[in-house]
Amino acid sequence: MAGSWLFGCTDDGGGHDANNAGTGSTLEAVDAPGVMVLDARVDEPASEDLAAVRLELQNTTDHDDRLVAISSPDADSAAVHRSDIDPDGRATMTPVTDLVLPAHSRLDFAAEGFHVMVEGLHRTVQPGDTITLFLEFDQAGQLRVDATVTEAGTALTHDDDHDHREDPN
Ligand SMILES: [Cu+2]
Repeated sequence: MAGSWLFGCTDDGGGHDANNAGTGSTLEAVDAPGVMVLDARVDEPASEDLAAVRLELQNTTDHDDRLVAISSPDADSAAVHRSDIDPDGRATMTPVTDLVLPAHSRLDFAAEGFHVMVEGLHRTVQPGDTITLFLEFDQAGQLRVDATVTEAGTALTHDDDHDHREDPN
């Protein structure tokens, strides 16, 4: 089951009512009561190959929920990754195959080192555009997210505990 959710094979032909994409900052939970998207940003990608979406999710219910699938109609694939630093100080990314959103919790991807890696964008995006994701939760169902593209560098440096290390030594 670890691999099955990565590509979000839950396409039902788009029967859900998700036509009000908007171009601004509106974020709408289509039919996922209980899980809300508080924020969704993505740095302007340097290419169409990769983009890293930062989300802030909130579970307002009394039960834990779990992300079971994720996909993007704007890209070939989407998957949750966790950024880490290995013992040699190199940055690494690991696919997150079991993302739990505990009851009454908030998950800030940027603060936790998570991002949604979107690969193979179908179009070039610029600041102000959106990249759409569909998150499928075990309990809450499908959640549509329109992540706003921001100037390069701004979405990834939102961590409030990061320090600007200009001199490595
Ligand atoms: Cu990644």
